[in-house]
Amino acid sequence: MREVGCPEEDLFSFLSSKRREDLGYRNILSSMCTSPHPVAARAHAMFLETNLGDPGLFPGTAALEGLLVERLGALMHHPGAGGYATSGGTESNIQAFRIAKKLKPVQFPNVVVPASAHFSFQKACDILGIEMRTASLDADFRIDAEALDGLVDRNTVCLVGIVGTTEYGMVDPVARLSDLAEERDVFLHIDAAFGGMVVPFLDRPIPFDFRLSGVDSISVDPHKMGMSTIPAGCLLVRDPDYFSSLNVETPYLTVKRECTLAGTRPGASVAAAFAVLEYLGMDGMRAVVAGCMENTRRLIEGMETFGCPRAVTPDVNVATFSCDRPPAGWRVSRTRAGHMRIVCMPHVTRDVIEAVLNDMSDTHA
Ligand code: 0PR
Repeated sequence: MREVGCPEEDLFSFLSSKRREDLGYRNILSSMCTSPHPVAARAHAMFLETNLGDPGLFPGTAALEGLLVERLGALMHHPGAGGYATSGGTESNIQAFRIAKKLKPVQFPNVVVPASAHFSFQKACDILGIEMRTASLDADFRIDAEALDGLVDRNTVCLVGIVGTTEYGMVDPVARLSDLAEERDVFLHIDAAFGGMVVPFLDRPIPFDFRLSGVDSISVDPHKMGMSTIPAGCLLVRDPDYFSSLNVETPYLTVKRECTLAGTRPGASVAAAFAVLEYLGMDGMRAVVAGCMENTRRLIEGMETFGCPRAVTPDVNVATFSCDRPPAGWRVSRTRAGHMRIVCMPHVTRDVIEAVLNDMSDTHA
């Protein structure tokens, strides 16, 4: 550290210079995060110093976390779901595995995840000492439910389905997984970190939530399509009592037990997540999602006119292409299989799509 502090103006001019090195969201085509909604930014600023790690000191903020869980539970057709605000999909997935492992104490636990699973599941298995078994995908990059029989055995503590896969934007056949999980008496966790804030707002929602009786837990991230500030995730569970298996005693806090992974936890992004849901309502979210889906369709149709076929028709707003030459001047990511990938987040507006297609026409002239 410096011996003597830096004058504020110098400090902020240094910070600005660093901030200018960042890309603006306008040029970011492959992120699952987006510019926070203005009401999220306003709510975040109001709750900047709040700490949900000691909820008795911040009962108002803690009540907002309860309301967020209630709203998201209702969105997933289970208003009485248990839940808490996590730091994002990674923490939610780790905690879901912790619960599943506690509920079925076997000596050599394994989990079965689709090959499309996010890398956070690898971290969860490493931390928890669980074997990760990978189920193959069908031609449309969804989990091949037929292939699961050979993988699930009596040491399987959890089966995972994905709603909005990171790479291809696909929704696994959760109804099939739910039947299978019930038949085999296995905990079923749904990673809807991305799609949880998309699928319920589609014209024809695909069933994936607590209405399917085999679904035990769901992760859904307000800091992705929920347009909240970072970090804002949420883990929901069918039976609120599941969390009691994770409780540790916290004698000197205002609450005597804690089931969360983090101790100190931000209230600001939780207030922000709640604010967006409340401000937009179902109607507003449907409009946002309809726009993103329309832009996804337009991008796919446009790219195909340049000889870049879609890898698959996505269930949510992630578009992937066979395309060796990406549009000049844009940074796009590639999937493990090499497909060019664009996530049509709310900041990827129709104007941005047309600009990308315009630059494609230069690249492919
Ligand atoms: N589950 C799914 C299906 C995900 O797509 C992700 C992250 C996670 C879990 C983990 O969530 P957290 O990162 O909140 O813990 N998906 C994005 C990805 O890995 C995250 C991301 C967002 C990456 C913005 C880059 C970026 O610019 O691609």
